[in-house]
Order: sequence, then structure tokens, then C-alpha cells
Amino acid sequence: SEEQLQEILNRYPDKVKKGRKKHILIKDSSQAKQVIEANTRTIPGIITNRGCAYAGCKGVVVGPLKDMVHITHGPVGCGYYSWGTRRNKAKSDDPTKNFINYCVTTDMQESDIVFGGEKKLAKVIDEVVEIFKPNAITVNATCPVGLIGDDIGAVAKAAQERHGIPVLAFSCEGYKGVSQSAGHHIANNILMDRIIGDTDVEEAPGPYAINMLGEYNIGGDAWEIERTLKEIGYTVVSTMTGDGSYEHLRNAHTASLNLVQCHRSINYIAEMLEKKYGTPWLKVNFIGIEATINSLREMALYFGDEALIQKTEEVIAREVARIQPIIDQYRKVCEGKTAFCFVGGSRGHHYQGMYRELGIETVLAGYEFAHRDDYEGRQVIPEIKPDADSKNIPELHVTADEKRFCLKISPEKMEELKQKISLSYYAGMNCEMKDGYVIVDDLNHYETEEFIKILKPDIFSSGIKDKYVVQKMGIPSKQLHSYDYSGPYAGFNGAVNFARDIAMSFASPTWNFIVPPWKNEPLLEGKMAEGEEK
Ligand code: CFM
Ligand code: HCA
Repeated sequence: SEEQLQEILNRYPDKVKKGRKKHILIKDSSQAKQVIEANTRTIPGIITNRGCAYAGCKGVVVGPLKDMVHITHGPVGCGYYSWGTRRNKAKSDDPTKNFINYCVTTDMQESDIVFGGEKKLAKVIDEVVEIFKPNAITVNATCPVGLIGDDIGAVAKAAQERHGIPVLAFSCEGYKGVSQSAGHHIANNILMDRIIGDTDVEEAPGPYAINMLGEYNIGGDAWEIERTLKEIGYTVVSTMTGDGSYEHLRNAHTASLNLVQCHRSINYIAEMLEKKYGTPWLKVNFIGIEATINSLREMALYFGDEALIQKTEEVIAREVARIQPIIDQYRKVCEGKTAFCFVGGSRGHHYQGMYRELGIETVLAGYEFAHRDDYEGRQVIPEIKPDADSKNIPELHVTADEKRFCLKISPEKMEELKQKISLSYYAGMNCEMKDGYVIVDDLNHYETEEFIKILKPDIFSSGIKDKYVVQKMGIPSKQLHSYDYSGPYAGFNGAVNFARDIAMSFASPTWNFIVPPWKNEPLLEGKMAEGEEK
């Protein structure tokens, strides 16, 4: 209730309280509009799950491109901690062109910080070309690179001339934004500017050609989605960026439709592709059976071909008949339970549907770093005022490509379809949540504990930073970033895997053996106040 929320907030010093209040909503559909603050700085020291711009650029968007070597220019820790932990999988027909398992870093030392790291970076690029012969290279800046002023753009340009392959420099220093989100934007700009369309290829490699944007193949998700898309008759030109490649990304302009799975991380490219090539984008969600079915139907409607629509229905009917009985078994274990679903920028929304299909209600959800449009819908974008942090990230202004721009469907058809399907539009998470449920942006550790005490969820889903704290409270926790070594969770087979894993969490006898600390020992209660502790 509002009173309980006030109690949580009352523990904060006044300034913090005022700030955090704007990031928490109790859903109330009787209000005409519920505004949430998002994409603003985290209060220092408050402990939230957010990462940095480097994580969003190298770790999320460019890292999964498999035929490129991604160099982390910086001290070894940034490279090491972004090495394989995200579980974005990739396989390649040519095993000599798959570098996904490597972590390459300039391993900056104190002397590089003092005297500059440009020479070392140039040498690492030369070594990478000699050893791996990749199709292209990226250089990803970490915080100290910007602080000492290494000109990575100039180093990359000279290396590109030396070696004759694209060498792209990303100024994604960790501090460039308030979260990973800044890194997504920086990465999107350069992929659009330097790779997409950088080819003579003008024709799509097959019929019903699509790009899959914002799908990172965590635990094999993209493969499971692709299995169904291919069976229906679609041609996947490129995936951005899970199991993606420089080789395929170049041809992305040839597709007739762009699917957008994770809106937050890739909406910039989706928008730019529409402006430059006239290709519309469709917001899809392949998490959960209902969402998958809905996305497949909307795709078929877009192309409007009778045979494609029929094939779509055939595949849906067959897949549902195959998996629903299995899921129904797992549902018996899950029915009536409640969940928290707090993930980065899109899964906080997407996984709610799959929980509902198991009979689990998501009573609290939110995003680490998404923007207001991911909560409230894209119609609020014009209202969002740029602040000093967002102005820090360059906007790439694209215009229609004179030779390649072509409207894939007529403006009339576009308007007609917009009434029926999520074409070039995302309605956000909030509209799908029920009244009384809690929406929190940039959830922190203190609030996590307090909300758990009040709402007592049966399962908590988030990431590595809070998983074990919550499990020690006796509540099963499912990582919805890495899937805890499991997956895929997307598409039809993914729904079965998810149902199995969630049912297994509840059925595990472990929880009977855990005594949360507060059951034996009273906890000290304190109150924080500005200045001194009372
Ligand atoms: Fe998009 Fe992602 Fe997500 Fe994301 Fe991420 Fe991720 Fe995520 Mo972790 S791109 S916003 S920056 S769906 S790495 S694959 S799981 S926080 S909810
Ligand atoms: C990142 C990557 C991450 C972290 C996951 C987590 C991922 O944000 O840099 O905190 O558990 O999905 O691997 O989001």
C-alpha cells in the first residue's frame, strides 16, 4: 500500500527520499497517467545492480559479434569481468572465424596510465591481426582511457589503413553515462555508421527477409526463435547481435522487416534503419507461449501473404499441442505463487507473461536502466527532457539513402497495420501490470529487502548481484540475465525449459533446511539521518 511504501521511503534522508520516490510506482489504472523517473544517476553508495557504459557497449551490443575481435583497452579487470559471463552463445560454419571465447585486452599498467596507452593499443591490434585474422576489430575504451586522453579513434584509423580491415573505436568509457544504456547508444551509432550497408550486396538472401534486433542469444535463445522462423519460411538476414557477425550485419539493409525484441538496447538502430532504408520495425516478444504466438501472427500480418499466414498457424498449432501438456504438468507446482521480476531493460517486462502462463503473478517488476518509454510507452519520448548525462552521448543523424531507400509497404498500409500490430511502436511494461503491483526503477539493496518483507514473493528473479542474498532469506532465485547455466528460455522449447526450471526451484527440498538469519537472532534496527546516525 501507499502507507507501506511511505514507511520504506521514510528511512531515507530527506534528499534521497525525494529522489527515490519518483522511481517507484504502485500501479493504479484509475489515474490518467503515472509518470516514472528513469535513466537518471544512481545515488552514490546506495548499492544497485547497474553496470557501466563499457558493459553496455562491449559486453552487450558489440561483444557477441563473433567474427570480430573485441579489444578492451584498459586495465585487465574490465576485460576479465566481461569474459563469457553473459552467456551469449555463437557458433560459426568457419571455426577459424569465431572468436567468442576469447578475451583480448591491452592490460594497461601504471606506466601506460602515466605515459599513455596508444602505442600499446596499436601493438595489440597488430598482434590480433597476425594471430586471428578477424573480419574486423573493435576497440572498447574503459574509464582511464578517457581520463588520460588516449586518441583511440586515431589509433584505430591508422590500424585500419595498415591492415585493410575495419577497426572501429568505441568511446564507451564506463563513466560516459548513468548506466549500460549509454553504451548501447554509443554501440548502435557506430554499427549503423560503419558496418550496416557497407557492402555491394543489394538483394536479401531469401524470401520474407527479416533482421532480428535486440536478441543476444543468451543460453541459445536466438537459435530457438530462428528454428521456428525458418520453419515458417522467413529468412534471417542478421541477428543483432547474438550469434551475429560482421559478415551478416553488413547486409542488414536488405531485409523487409526489422524485429525488435529488446527495445531498450537497440531501438536506435531500428529507428535509423527506418529512416535510412524505409524498413519498418515490429516490436516482438518471444518469451512465453502467448507472446511468441502473438509475435508470429503479427509478422505474418505484416507480410500479408495467405500461405505465410497459414503456415504460421500450422506451426503454432503443432508446437502448442506438443508443449502445452508438458507445461501443464509444471504449472501444477507453480500455480498461485508470486514473483519479483527485476532485470536490466526488457526482461523485467517480457518474463511476466511467461510467469503468468505458469500461474505465477509478478507483484513487483522493474528495470535497472531502461528509459521512461520502456515503462510508459514510446508516446512519452517527446516529453523526456535531455539532461547533462544524456547530452553526453552523440546523436547520429541519418537521412534517407538516395540509392537504397525504398518503402517496404505503402504509407496507407503502414497506417492500417499500425492499428492492428506493434509496428514502429512499443507500449512499455506498465500497461500490462495489474493495479496494486509495484514498479521500481533502479531497485537497490535496501528496497529489495524491504519489499521482500512486505510482499513475500515465492520466487525472486534478477541477477548475480542479489541472487544469493535473497536465497539466504529462504527464497528461490532465478537469474534472468544468465539463466543460471540453463536456457534457452525463448520460443516454444524455451517455455518448456523455463517451466521445468521454475518448478524445480519450488520443488527443491533445500528451502526446508534454510533458516533465515532473522529467525534466530533479532536484527538491529537503525535509522539513517543526514549528518549523524541516530
Ligand atoms: Fe536488452 Fe539484454 Fe535486457 Fe540489455 Fe543487459 Fe542482458 Fe538484461 Mo543483463 S540487452 S536490456 S543490457 S534484454 S545483459 S541480454 S540480461 S541487463 S534485461
Ligand atoms: C551487464 C551484464 C549483465 C550482468 C548480469 C547480472 C548480464 O550488465 O554488464 O548482474 O547478473 O546479463 O550478464 O546484465
